[in-house]
Amino acid sequence: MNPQELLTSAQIQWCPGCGNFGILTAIKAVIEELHQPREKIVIVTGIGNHAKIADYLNVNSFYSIHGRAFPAATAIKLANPELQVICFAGDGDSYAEGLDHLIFAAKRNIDITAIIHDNRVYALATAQFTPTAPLGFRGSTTPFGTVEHPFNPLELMLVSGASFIARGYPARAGHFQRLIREAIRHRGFSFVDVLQVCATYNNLYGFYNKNVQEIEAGDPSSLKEASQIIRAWDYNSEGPIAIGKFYDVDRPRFEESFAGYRARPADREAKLQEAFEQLV
Ligand SMILES: Cc1ncc(C[n+]2csc(CCOP(=O)(O)OP(=O)(O)O)c2C)c(N)n1
Ligand SMILES: [Mg+2]
Repeated sequence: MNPQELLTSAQIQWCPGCGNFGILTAIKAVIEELHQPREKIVIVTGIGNHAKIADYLNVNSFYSIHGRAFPAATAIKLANPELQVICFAGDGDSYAEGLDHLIFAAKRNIDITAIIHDNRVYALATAQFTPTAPLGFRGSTTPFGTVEHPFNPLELMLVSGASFIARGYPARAGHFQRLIREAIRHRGFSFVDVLQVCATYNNLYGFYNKNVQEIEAGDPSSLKEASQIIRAWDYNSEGPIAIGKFYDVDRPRFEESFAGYRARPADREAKLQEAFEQLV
């Protein structure tokens, strides 16, 4: 696709220094490389600063409700499995209000990509803490700091059944672009937790620049290895923060297993039996 075709006339509203710029740059490059007709690509967003990415890319897009990018994306993929469906969601969006939907998308292994703008704050709503906000985070609802630990979304995705798990840092642009490319090419539910810095409410550039390290899983199909890399950082402490691909396996995809339900009544049972056999 010609890069000019991807531009829109919308004026970018993100703050200077926002990590969302790096995500936009990477996705533009990857969409160009896909060589897919534009009408084959659908972007689905939650609600938040991250969601504005839909305004800045000239492809089909759907703004869902806060926390509901994944059910909307699931419906789109089931209605037309030929589409390349890419979700951009926030951490407040998908780790709090819409957490159940994220878990079920991973469990089903539907072939969509989840790119989570994990700035560890509700940015559009002006600085409430989210499930990944560091302990002691000071924001509009916690002026003296949070008194709860963050959770680790990658660990949650690993036990929920995601078949591709990665963490990226847009300031490492080349590395980040490669992760986004791999996630989109992966067939099945791919999940990328993005250390997307909110320069206004939670500026972690210094912390990440000091601690981030490119670490790949030697065997991306090893649950044990993925779990070790993922558990090495608790979203709180100082110390190495791994970025890279940690898990990548091939398992049956929901839109294929589900296809029997859409078959003619005479073929339905046989098709579903085939799907069950693939799944056991
Ligand atoms: C159903 C619903 N609940 C709450 C809101 C209010 N709201 C809008 S954006 C937002 C926070 C977004 O935070 P996040 O998902 O982390 O995105 P960011 O702005 O940080 O990119 C909230 C709570 C809403 N619009 N709709
Ligand atoms: Mg956020």
